[in-house]
Amino acid sequence: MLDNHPVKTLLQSRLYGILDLGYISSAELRPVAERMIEGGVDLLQLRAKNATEEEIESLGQMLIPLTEAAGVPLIINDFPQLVPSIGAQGAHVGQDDFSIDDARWRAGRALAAEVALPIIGKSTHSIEQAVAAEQQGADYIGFGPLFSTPTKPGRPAIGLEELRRVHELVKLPIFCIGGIKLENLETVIKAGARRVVIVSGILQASDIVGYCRTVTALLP
Ligand code: TZP
Ligand code: MG
Repeated sequence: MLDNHPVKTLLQSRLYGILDLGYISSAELRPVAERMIEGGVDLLQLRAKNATEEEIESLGQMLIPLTEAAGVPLIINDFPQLVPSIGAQGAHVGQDDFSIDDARWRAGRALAAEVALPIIGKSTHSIEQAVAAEQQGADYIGFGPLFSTPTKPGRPAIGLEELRRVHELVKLPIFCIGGIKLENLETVIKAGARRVVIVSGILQASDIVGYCRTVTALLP
């Protein structure tokens, strides 16, 4: 599917959507993914904090024909080892998960040499963690939560002050995340964000296609 190296694909990405089973049921996964793709998300992540590895594998396998047809990379949260059997394009790990090297090895071990390398993303919650993730070899980082959010309970907000600095120090694609909605998107962009992840804003929108289109039109 991916003609380009994944990093090039990432460089072109602005809106990262997450299919989070905390907000939608597994039965809604396919229609919601279709709407997000139609609305223009550049990347899609499957995030299912309460599902088993087997469930995530079969949900990912269900999604892959859809994402492949659209040329949208599918990223698996927390389970890099499922990347080969799903045929996904990469994995996303948090601060307490597998290291980047370990995740890359698990995600890539069964891929043929001619297939693009898996994309490995890492959650970061401070400038120090963002710089470290780049040094550790991440392909992109999530940076947040900018605002406190029920999607990631108990994680303190970073605010907008550090956005410019993190973009100066880290050259990887930085996806700002956490409490970002259409209502505050312009403020977040003015503060320095170039790429965003929006979870609940998209998944709770009455018109997912329209919501995503409005976001992508606002992103520079
Ligand atoms: N990591 C940091 S904030 C967050 C994650 C997964 C959740 C973002 O969700 P929302 O609903 O867009 O605030
Ligand atoms: Mg995790």
